[in-house]
Amino acid sequence: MFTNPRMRILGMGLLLVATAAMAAAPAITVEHAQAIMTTPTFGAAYATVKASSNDTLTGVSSTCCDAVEIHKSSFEHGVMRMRHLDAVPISANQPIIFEPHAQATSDDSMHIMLIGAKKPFKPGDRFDITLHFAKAGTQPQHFTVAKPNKK
Ligand SMILES: [Cu+2]
Repeated sequence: MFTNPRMRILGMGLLLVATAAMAAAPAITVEHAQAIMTTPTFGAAYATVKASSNDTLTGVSSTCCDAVEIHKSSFEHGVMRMRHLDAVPISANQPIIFEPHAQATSDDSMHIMLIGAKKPFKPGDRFDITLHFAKAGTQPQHFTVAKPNKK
């Protein structure tokens, strides 16, 4: 491929770098993926996302809805506020937990907001959200619509 010896060394170096980059791509695992709807077309998706090494979740996308967004909610003066996050770091020691407020271990929690479902969701419906990572690339994930909580 490279006739010039210096080019050959350069080529091998690039191959090593490429191999190292592939080896470094974290393995992503997703657990407890479900959605809880407030109305048939509006709700939130929850999951625990784990990575084998450092990465960054740079966004979410889905054809299910007009918009899906990573939100962080926090209580300020007793009022729950939601903020759109552009990126969330993840590491082997620090999973990303999207969880309902009621189960959150701190006042701050994250969820994937589902805005304007194109086909109204029923309990048991399944849909996909694609998670976008800086290193691991795109990771499609099934979510199941949970049954509403009995009150
Ligand atoms: Cu939200």
